[in-house]
Amino acid sequence: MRKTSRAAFVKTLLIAALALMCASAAVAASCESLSSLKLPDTAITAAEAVAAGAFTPAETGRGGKGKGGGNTYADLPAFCRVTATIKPSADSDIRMELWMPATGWNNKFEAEGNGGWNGSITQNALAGAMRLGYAASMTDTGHEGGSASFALNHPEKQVDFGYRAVHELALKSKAIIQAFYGQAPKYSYWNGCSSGGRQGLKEAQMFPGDFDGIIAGTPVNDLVGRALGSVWMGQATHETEGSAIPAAKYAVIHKAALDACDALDGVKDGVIENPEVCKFDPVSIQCGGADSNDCLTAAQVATARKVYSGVINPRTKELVFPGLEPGSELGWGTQVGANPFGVGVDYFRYFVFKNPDWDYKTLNFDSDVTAAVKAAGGVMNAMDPNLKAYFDRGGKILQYHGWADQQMSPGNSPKYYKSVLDKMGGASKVMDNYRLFMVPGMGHCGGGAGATDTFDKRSILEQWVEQKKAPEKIVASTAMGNKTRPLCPYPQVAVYNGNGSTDDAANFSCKAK
Ligand SMILES: [Ca+2]
Repeated sequence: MRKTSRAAFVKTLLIAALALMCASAAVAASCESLSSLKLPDTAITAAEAVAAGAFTPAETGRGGKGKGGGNTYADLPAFCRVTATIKPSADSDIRMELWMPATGWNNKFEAEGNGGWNGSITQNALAGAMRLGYAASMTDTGHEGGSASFALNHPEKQVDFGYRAVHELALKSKAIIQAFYGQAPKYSYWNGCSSGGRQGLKEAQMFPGDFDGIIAGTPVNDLVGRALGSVWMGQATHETEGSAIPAAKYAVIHKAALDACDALDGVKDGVIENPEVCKFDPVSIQCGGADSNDCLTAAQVATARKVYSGVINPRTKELVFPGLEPGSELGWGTQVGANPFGVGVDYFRYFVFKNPDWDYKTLNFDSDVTAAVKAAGGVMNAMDPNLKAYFDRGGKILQYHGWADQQMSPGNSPKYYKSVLDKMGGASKVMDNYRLFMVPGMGHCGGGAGATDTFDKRSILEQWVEQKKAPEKIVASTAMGNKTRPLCPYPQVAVYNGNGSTDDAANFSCKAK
């Protein structure tokens, strides 16, 4: 008995000592000492302890100035800021930045996704995550500036943008976190939209060990398809002088689309719940006589039809890439304006035809499609439906996409989701790890009149990863908070129960359409 209690006492002492050691090891290394950290292919360019409220963004340099000016950062806690350059190939020049709170770390790592062709680090995104307790990092994807000119005759930089910069970011961030705190992050997350959504899916497909959970917002995972779509809509708009749709008419088409499809979901609220069942043909507003501000000419009807139809192979009539959806019209200036969408066209200029002066009007939607995919599709797209390795290690993907997206065709998200179902053996094999939420009325990564585009992606994903609580539905609100709606796991849609306020999510159910 005595021996046992003595052993228990010693054990208690040991535990107490260990606890003390852990407490003192909240930070295992000084921030400055990280500048001598040796990591493969990596030069630590700065490691500086920043006092609470003392951070001021650089005026110049590739790190970029945070949006909103210096005062935005006045509420930041003390943190360790590490910047590094990674060169996994001779032509690589990947910059990264990692912010680690000095106290109050939530034991988690979150990497922030990029937008467009990026070429910069958004310190505001790092600050946003660190305020919540995360160690947060981001890469510039391996080049400077927002166009795709970096890719011209630089295949290694294409690989860096395609996937390597993000994978390196994950590896190096985890190593630096381990060195600073003396322990690995308990959970690692990816948080991205648009390009960032593509990056997240690419990670799940190629490097399943990097992240426990991935927020894949509005993924441009068929980047080649998006490029084709931009040229398709550009050609339609500028086929003849009369083909262009004046911006003043976007609202006219929008109203006609709503007249045709808003009420199909049982609630007339200016939002089309499910464009997949909306059969809107803009010929319904074709001018009876002379052109006027409230109707479309025959040439403009033809353009609008092409925007909705998506890219069609002129020979086989096959759908190559989906179009924009009814309800998106107010944002058409992005793709159907005076010039075609440059982010899309850049792919042809710098990856496919290697000519900055390439004329988008020369693209052939039959013979050039194969060349477009072949040029860099394997590197740039993230369409591989095989997510087995990611599912097997318990990884979760929360994907969302606005049905009124004006930039990345929403139909691509269900298309990819279905391809995963086909590959993995149906919904029962997928729903524990991957769910898609289409957001009615929402534009590119957010916004949209009347759309319930506001929901806490981080909490939803973390409950799924950490508490195994899968999102059956998401209660989202408008930015003003005056309306809530459930977002439903695709292919379910929100259906009004018939009683109570239509501005209250409680009066809707997620149902198979
Ligand atoms: Ca409606």
